[in-house]
Amino acid sequence: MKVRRSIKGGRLTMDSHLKEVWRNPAGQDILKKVCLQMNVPAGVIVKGPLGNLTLRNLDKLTRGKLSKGFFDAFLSILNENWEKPIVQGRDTAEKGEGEKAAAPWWKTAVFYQIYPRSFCDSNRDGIGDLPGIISKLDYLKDLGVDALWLSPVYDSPNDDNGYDIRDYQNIMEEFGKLEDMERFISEVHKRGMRLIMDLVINHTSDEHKWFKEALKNEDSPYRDFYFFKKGKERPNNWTSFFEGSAWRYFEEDLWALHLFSSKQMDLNWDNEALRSQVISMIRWWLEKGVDGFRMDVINYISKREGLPNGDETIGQMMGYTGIEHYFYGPKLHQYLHQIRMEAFAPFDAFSVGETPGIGMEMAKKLTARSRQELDLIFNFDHLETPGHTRYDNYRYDLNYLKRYMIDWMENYGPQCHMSLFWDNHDNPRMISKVDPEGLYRFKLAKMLMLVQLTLKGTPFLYQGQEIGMCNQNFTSIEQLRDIEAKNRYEKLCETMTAEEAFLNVLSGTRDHARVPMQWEDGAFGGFTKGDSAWMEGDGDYWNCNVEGQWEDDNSVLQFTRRLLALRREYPLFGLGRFRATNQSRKNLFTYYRYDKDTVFYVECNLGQKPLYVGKRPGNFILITSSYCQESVEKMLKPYEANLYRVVR
Ligand code: TEU
Ligand code: CA
Repeated sequence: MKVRRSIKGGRLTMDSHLKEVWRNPAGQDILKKVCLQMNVPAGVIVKGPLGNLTLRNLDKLTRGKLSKGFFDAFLSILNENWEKPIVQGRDTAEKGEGEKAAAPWWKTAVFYQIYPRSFCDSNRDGIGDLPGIISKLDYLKDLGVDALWLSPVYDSPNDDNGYDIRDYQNIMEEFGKLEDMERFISEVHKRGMRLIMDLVINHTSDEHKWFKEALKNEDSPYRDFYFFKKGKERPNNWTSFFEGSAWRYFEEDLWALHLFSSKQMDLNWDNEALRSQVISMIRWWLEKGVDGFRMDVINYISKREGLPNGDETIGQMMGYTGIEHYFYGPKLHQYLHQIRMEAFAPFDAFSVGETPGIGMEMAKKLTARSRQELDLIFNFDHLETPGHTRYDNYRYDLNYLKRYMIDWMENYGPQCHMSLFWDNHDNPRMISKVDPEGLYRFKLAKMLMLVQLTLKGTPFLYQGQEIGMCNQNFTSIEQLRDIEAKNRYEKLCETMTAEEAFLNVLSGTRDHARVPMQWEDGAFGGFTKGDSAWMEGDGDYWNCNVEGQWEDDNSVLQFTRRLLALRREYPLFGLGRFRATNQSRKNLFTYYRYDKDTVFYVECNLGQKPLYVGKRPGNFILITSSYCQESVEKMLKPYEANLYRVVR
């Protein structure tokens, strides 16, 4: 049945069909996300009968479970986002980039994320610091990474390990002084590397001077930098990402909004003076030589006017009530464009937005070159398989990662560029999700490294990934430091035993990736020469450390170094073309990467059982493998990954 176009005056309404909604960029992403959460194939909408369902009938079908507020917000998001960002296109090389203008540096660079609290301690207080990081710059240079992403080092009371900033233009005392930061920038550049800092501008600490003055004096010019509301009741039903209400109560019936911890107060980006203050601060860092920023939850900065209640059903499905009113807010593009034009563009600075919940179509509107907003975004939909959250104790199936990557490689379009990451400071280690027992730990680490460094896009390695660091065998809640996990534990203890609550948070706590970097087989893995560390791992450093692997040619570390050198030699890994083969073969992930001069071929066994692949053509020259010995002619071993050069 041909779907009657039901768009009145160019606007979607309750009488619009899901097929029409799917044609809208934001609509397609939201429907995909809902299908992902419900573990339902999106095809039921695109091809199946569901596509002919109108939103009005959907409302009847769900017996009013979805509130009018949800449909209002949903239709607002859709009707605010009609225009297609760019021409849809399958993978194509950077047309003309090679010939006319050189591609920007960040399209061929490999980034390395440093979590400063856990990287290297120079003064024996058990806390990582800037001098400690500086002492490791030669290691990073020799490893072969091109740019560093430094998680926050600004002055902070550390409620959320630095993502609660008290002074954007000063350094946290435990990490050092402003002079150390200036020396760090200079030392990075001396080694031909670049540096991006973490920019947390969705919220500040409640100890920031703006907030302190705003709270003290309702006539302060800073009052409207935040979301203060008067009243006996909470202003709405929004919940925090760190448990509980997103509203903190102050005396005299005053409330303030915090999407994260109760010490991280959301900034009101609708206030022009706030935007101007933040833009000045960004320019201040760029004038110091910083090369760009990773922008923390940057898609949350524009909240829907009036802060309406969130839909309870959506809140249950997404885990956070109210998210539909800010994850892709009405003025997001406007504010990102302003930040770009007034702060980043004059310095030709790089930007990558951390954008939880943003799908491919919205991402195109955030990163297409012509939009002048962000250069890259971090999408997170590949970090858990459909129907799972990071707190579910399950075995990650790499076939999902294969499908996800092929979809983005082929459909993200010629104007957009992907970020490629498996690990960061907010997530458990990917190798532990796939192989929790660690039976194939280092083989798997090499395979994932080979895929990450040969797919099309900009890779972001996270500290410790280059040696195969994995999740920790924490045994008690006292070992954890992550405010999100600890708040979740407290909440769970209201309805289950402490043991059950601990086991729940154990799967997903962000602490797995925040234990000290493992430099050597010695106390605290060489992270500190002091007699304690701010948090301790499980002693895995005896089995996995930089010093030991540096001497071992077959280690994950040396495997990574060789791949980084190859990427540096062949820009095609960042800029060239991608073609997947064997797409329907379970556990087999194979693809070509090529430009007009060179062809590479990657083949991976995504499982723990040997896999038949058939005879490889004679002109395939093996460059490197996750296994040392030559692979058996027609079989791939568990997690065997091979990179070939195809000689024409
Ligand atoms: O993370 C935001 C984010 O997406 C995750 O925190 C996620 O929302 C959360 O873990 C729930 O699953 C950024 C930073 O990366 C994170 O470290 C901060 O805690 C957070 O923002 C607040 O600044
Ligand atoms: Ca220290």
